[in-house]
Amino acid sequence: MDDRVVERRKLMSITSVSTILTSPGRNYLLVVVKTDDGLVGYGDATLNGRERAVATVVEDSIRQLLVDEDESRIEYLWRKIYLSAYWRGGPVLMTALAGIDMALWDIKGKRAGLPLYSLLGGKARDRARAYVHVHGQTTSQLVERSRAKVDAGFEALRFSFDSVDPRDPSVTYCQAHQDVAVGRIERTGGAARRDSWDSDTYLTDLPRTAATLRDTLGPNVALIHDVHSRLSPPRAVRAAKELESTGLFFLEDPAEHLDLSTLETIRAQTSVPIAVGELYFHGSDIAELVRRQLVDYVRVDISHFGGITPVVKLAHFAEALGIRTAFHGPSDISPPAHAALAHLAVHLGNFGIQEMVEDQSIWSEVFTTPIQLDRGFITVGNQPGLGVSVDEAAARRHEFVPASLPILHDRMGAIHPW
Ligand code: CS2
Ligand code: MG
Repeated sequence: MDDRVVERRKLMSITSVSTILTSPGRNYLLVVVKTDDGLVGYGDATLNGRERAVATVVEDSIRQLLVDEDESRIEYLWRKIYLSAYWRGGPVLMTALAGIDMALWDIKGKRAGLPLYSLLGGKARDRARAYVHVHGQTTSQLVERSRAKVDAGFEALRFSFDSVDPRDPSVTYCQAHQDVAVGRIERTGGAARRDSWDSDTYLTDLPRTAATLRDTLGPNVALIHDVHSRLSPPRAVRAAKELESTGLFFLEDPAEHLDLSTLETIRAQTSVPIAVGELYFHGSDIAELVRRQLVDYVRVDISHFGGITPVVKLAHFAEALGIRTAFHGPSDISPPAHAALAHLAVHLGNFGIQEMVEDQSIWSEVFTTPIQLDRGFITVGNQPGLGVSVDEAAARRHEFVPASLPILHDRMGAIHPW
């Protein structure tokens, strides 16, 4: 190598890897990677309720694997972090790895002066369809709010029940915890207890609520329901069958994500499109679900599946089998993740739909993003890398506050899976 090449390589090394925990409207963990010529990459490493565990892994174990390495070798560095530990993966490590991966792609884009979608091969579409959550404390509130969103231009809506009250069927708490998503974190220091899960009430309520929504909103709104794997196998099959006439865009997590045989039964008995994926961490674990075409939409979480690198590989694998993407995009992951998803949404050939946070004031005091959400469609700007800027001083002012998802109980006081 002549001296110029040596000099150039030296300029491209990683000098620091750190984390920022911030809470502008809810808790987020950012990974910050810096190079010796002053580039800064940001990645999201937020694992809802376990943020500090991820920060510790990044600071104590991963940092030393990266300092002095060539930042351009994402594939090599990803494998170095993943394969160098004998005990691989799991939510904490894969979230940490995702944060690093996103930050490295951010740097790669900034070095090239190109947005992520362009690095990956350019735009397949100008704008990408998004869906947002709608929730209400009663069915009529849910319907009213859905109507308002459709009137505001949204074409795709998702509803979900996080608790039901068997004593009063008119009361259905539809994803009430998502109030957290519009800026009111449950700052209890611990998890709130909910005592009202009842699968039979849910099963009775669900087709009725879905039918009411369909009647009110008309045939052209893409309706999505998230079962959140809260049903036993036979009940999951029954729910899917009863929802068939509603014409859902997709039914999400009707069964446990690892229960491929129930998913197979649902597919054999109904034509409801199925979406699964947010609880997978590894390509090797989700491969069988995709290979057997048990889903129509694959929806891994970019922040828990190891970042952009493995998500792109999974999307290409799914494309070969006629499966589209509907990646997990909840309010509990931060703007670098949402920006990466927006870049993938305009780039991927087999993009299906993208879950999106409607009220972005939840993070706007800290983050500026390249994402525009206009009447249910996402467009993404041409800033280099992920295109997210971070006001680090503001991030530090919004201190982390311990918070968790509610803990769901059934009517006998036993824990029910969230
Ligand atoms: C959900 C999430 O967005 C979704 O599809 O399943 O709301 C999920 O409950 C949260 O990400 C949990 O932290
Ligand atoms: Mg879900």
